[in-house]
Parts: sequence; C-alpha cells; structure tokens
Amino acid sequence: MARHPPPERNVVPPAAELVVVANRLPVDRGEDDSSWRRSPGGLVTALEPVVQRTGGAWVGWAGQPDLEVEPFDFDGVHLVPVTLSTDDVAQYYEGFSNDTIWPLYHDVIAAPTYHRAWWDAYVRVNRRFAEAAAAAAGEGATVWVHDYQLQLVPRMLREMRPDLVIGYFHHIPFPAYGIYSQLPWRSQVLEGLLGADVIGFQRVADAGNFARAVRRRFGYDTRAGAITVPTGDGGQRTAIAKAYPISIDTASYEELAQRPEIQARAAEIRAELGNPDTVLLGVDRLDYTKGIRHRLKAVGELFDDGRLGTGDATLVQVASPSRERVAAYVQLRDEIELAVGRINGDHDTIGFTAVRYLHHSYPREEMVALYLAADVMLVTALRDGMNLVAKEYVASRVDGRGVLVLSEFAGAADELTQALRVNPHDIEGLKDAVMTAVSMPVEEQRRRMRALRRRVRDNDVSAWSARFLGDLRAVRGGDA
Ligand code: GDG
Repeated sequence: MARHPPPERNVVPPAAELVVVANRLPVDRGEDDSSWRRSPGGLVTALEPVVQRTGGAWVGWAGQPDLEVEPFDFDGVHLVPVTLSTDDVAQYYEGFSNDTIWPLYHDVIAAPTYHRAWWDAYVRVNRRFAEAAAAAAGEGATVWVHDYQLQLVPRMLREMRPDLVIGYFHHIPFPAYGIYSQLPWRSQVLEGLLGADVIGFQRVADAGNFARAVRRRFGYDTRAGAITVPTGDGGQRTAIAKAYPISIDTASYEELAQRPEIQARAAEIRAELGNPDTVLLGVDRLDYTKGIRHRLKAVGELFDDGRLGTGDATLVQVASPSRERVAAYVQLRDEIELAVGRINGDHDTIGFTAVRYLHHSYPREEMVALYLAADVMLVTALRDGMNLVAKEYVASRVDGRGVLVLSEFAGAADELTQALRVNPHDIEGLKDAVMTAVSMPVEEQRRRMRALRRRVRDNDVSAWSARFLGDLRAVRGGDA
C-alpha cells in the first residue's frame, strides 16, 4: 500500500457536490501512526473514483477513539473525520450498532441487547455525522449515506438541509416485520431512513420488508417501492425503496488471479497442505451470521462417516478477527475453536490435517491465491446482506474451474444461480452438496463457472454505484 505525505490542511471547507457518509473513512493510520493509508475494501474502490471526479467529500470515523483530526485532503478526496469518544465507541458502535441492530437485522441468530443508553448514544453520534455532512455539502449537493450505523442520518440531514438530494444504502438484511417490530425504537429508525430520496437494499426481499414495515407502522402508500411520505406541511414527497445488489471490483480480482506469482502461490498452498485431492475453503469475518459452525459440523461428519478421508480432503478456514470486544463474538470464537480441535483430534495424522484454521487477516494477493487453490468454496451464511466472498471466488477463477456452494440466505444467491444452493441449517443437505461439489465433473464446473463469471462481470461494483447514483440524479430531475 502506498505511503502518503502528511495531509494538506484545508482552511476553507469546500462545498462538495457529492458527499459520502459512512461509519469509517476510506483511510487508516499507518503502523507508525503518523501517516494515513488508503484502506482496502470494495466500497472504497467503488466510490473513491466518483468522489474524486466530482471533487467530493467523505465523512467518517478514523477508527481510533478520541482521535481529533481536522478535515484534510487525501488522493483528491476531502476527508471529514468525525470524532468518537471511548464511550461513543462502546455505546454507539459496539453497543447499538453491533449488539442491537446487527443481531436483530440478521434474524436474531444471536439475541439482540436493548439498552436505552446505547440508543441515546446512537442518536447523538448520528447527529454528529449529519452535522458534518451538512457542513461539507454544497448547495443542492448529493449525499450518499451508508449502512446500519447511520440510519437516522437521512432524516436529520433533510431537516438541516432541505436542498440536498439524499441516498442511503443498507449493506445488511432488512428483517421481516415480525422481527423488526421488537426494536423499541422501530418508528424512529423508519423515520430516519425515510428521510432519504432513495433507500437502497441488497435484495428485493429486503426492500419489500422495509416497505411493509413502513406500511404497518405508518400506513403510508408503498406501491412498487415508491413510498409516499407526508412532509408535515400538508404536502408529500416520494421515497424510493429498491434493490441494488452490491458487487466487487471484478477486474482487479481477475488481474490478480492472472499473475504468475499468485498462481505459483496457489500451487504452493496446495503443496503445503500435502497435495490433497480436494481443498475446501471458507473465508469469513469471524461472525455468527456466517454459518461457520454449521460448515464445521457438516465437514466434521463427512470425515466421521468416511465420505471424506484425511489426506484426500482438507478444509481451510480463514476466520478473520472481528468485533472482539462484543461478548457474542468471544463466545463464538471459543465454540469454533473447540469444534476445530475436536475434528482435528479425531482425524489428523502426523502428515495431514482435516481442518486448517487460520484466525488471521491476509493481504488480498494471498486471498486470491487461496481462492485459486480451492476446489470447493463454502459460503454457508445463516443470513448475509450480500456476501462478497462468493463473488470474489467466482471472479478469481480465471481458469474456469472450482465449485461454489452457496447459502440461499446470502443475498448473492439471488444472482449466483449457477452455484450449488444450500440451506445451511439442513446438515444432511449441506453434506450432500459438499459431496456433489467434491465429485463434480470438470465440464459441469466449467459450465456453471462460465455463467457465474458472466454475472460478476456484468454487475461489478462500478455498475452498482452508477445505478444507485443514476437513480439519485433522476430524483433531482424529477423523473424517479
Ligand atoms: C457486509 C455485509 C455485504 C475477509 N477476510 C479477509 C478479507 N476479507 C474480506 C473479503 C470481503 C470482505 O472482507 C467481507 O465481505 P462480506 O460481504 O463477505 O461480509 P461483511 O464483512 O459481513 O460485509 C455483507 C457487505 O457488507 C457489502 O455490502 O456483502 O453481506 O455483511 O471482501 O474478501 N480480506 C483480506 N484479508 C482477510 O483476511 N484482504
């Protein structure tokens, strides 16, 4: 990653035409803490060029508590840091965002915690983000708010700056009303989101759940995703709720996968595993939504049953560290590590391992080498907004080989219809799908992979952002 000189200070705030508002800024502090580095990630790759082109701004948290930094320019983007105190991080971020909204919106796979003090912090911090965006946006600018940490920002922003065009994209699922209605602040959150002109979701089903929640709570007309919202002065406006399935920077994965050194690394990975006939792979943030335990159960039983043999097959499970201060994640890590230990204790030999478990983050080059090394990719999420790993695997298979086993509860299942579709709760079905994948003839692998690859090429992340911003522009033109 490129090192950058100290940022230029900007005394006069620019009046940006496009403002992105996200929990995190697109930069991180370097190891020495004195410089900024562009943080890797799909959203940054997708949005940075658009923001650069328009001389836009990005409002977000720099990732460290109590860090106060003046706005600065970086790679042609005006960055506006929002300061979060240690308490804000504990209550707004780890608390309300990751221990209330995250489990609730993922169908209560883990029990959500409701604390009034967390909600107060969520309101307070959302207002801080809205104020920063209002200050950065030029007259009539477009503001694009991202994700569940900032659901109140659209309405706050509209009240502060009625001239703005406001978009919101929700990266995680939006649950059915029966679940959503548990939220003690269910009306306030819906009102917050309805402040946007376009409210984007991953799946058609998410947009439908949102529209139904609005109908049930407020009785507004929600025909075909066009929601009629009263403006309070007797008038009304339209908010659009619609699906915009997010994607990846497909070309960059293809480019990496074509590099000889990465292909050589893929061969080396297989050799280091003892050249098993089949390499199975899972790559996830260590999160209870990802179905890692279900995957381990299925693969463990296949070893127990002798349908997979040590030396013939190995599961490589990358579980990158995540939210380690939230109790549910601490417990999940223990459970997963216990399960891996049991499987390996029963099935490892001196020379071979059944499950190679890696609780690390890796550079993107290594991830692509792993994707190329894997005969079978297991995406067994119990609930997932999209799941970019599934798309990254497909994009990386420039050789046309490999099988994707994909949960129907991941948003990606709507588009990646040539994957082997599974219900991860059905362990017998999951085991059978793994065996079908392991023994799939090469011709069938190629046929399926061709269709999957076409899909991630046609809908890459720049097509995604262009579609969303196009619909926002249409709002301004009055023809949305
Ligand atoms: C949320 C929604 C939605 C993981 N480990 C490493 C690593 N990763 C990268 C993957 C992928 C990303 O992190 C994870 O994205 P996912 O989509 O799989 O899942 P979430 O983090 O839960 O993301 C999700 C997404 O937002 C976008 O809207 O799809 O449903 O939950 O890109 O490759 N990357 C590297 N090293 C790792 O060890 N370099």
